[in-house]
Amino acid sequence: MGGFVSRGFKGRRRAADDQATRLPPGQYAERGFPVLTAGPTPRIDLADWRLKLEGLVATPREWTWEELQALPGAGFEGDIHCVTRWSKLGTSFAGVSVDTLLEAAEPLPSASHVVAFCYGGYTTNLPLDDLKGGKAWVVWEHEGEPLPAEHGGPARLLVPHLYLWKSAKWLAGLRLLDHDAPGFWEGLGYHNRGDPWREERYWGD
Ligand SMILES: Nc1nc2c(c(=O)[nH]1)N[C@H]1C(S)=C(S)[C@@H](COP(=O)(O)O)O[C@H]1N2
Ligand SMILES: [Mo]
Repeated sequence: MGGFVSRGFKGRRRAADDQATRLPPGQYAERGFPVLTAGPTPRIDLADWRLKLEGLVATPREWTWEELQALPGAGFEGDIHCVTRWSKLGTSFAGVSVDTLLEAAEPLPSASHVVAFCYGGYTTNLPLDDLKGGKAWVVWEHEGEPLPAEHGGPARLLVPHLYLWKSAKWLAGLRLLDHDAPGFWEGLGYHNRGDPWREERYWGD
């Protein structure tokens, strides 16, 4: 009995230490998966769904749902962080690496920034480098299940090293630009980049 209690206590301590190092400043661990959307959840028929890669690319691309599923798959296992201060530790998503999409479209040397655009009109901006090198995915599964519509299904962008407003839900495409162009929340005072480890929450942080 004593041994069991002590083992449980140490286990909780280890979990707390692990949380302390995994939580960016000002964040708490949330067990659930809150929904944060500005506006209604768009419903998109998979037969009409397309994902576009356009702008400063050698080969503009457009994938149907079936074509996207046929690309080499890739997944993410780790932590996500919302600017409203919840983090979800140890979650998983599956889909395709943005690198795979970029390779198919061949960004021009002048491409430096990206606007992610969505069914429903939401946009968010990122430096192209934040979408390259195994740091970003287009995902349609969460913890082994189809991504629920309220979390961005059919498919969303996932950029887990930045605050979650950069992970555009109901993704319709990526537009490559030679300049930065603030998106929906960035234009309303959110930080332009949104690194949770630097607490880049709002304009001026
Ligand atoms: N298309 C679209 N994507 C979006 C949003 C939105 O309103 N529309 N909200 C963003 C914000 S502010 C957050 S915090 C996350 C929330 O994702 P979740 O609802 O899956 O938790 O989605 C981001 N992606
Ligand atoms: Mo958000």
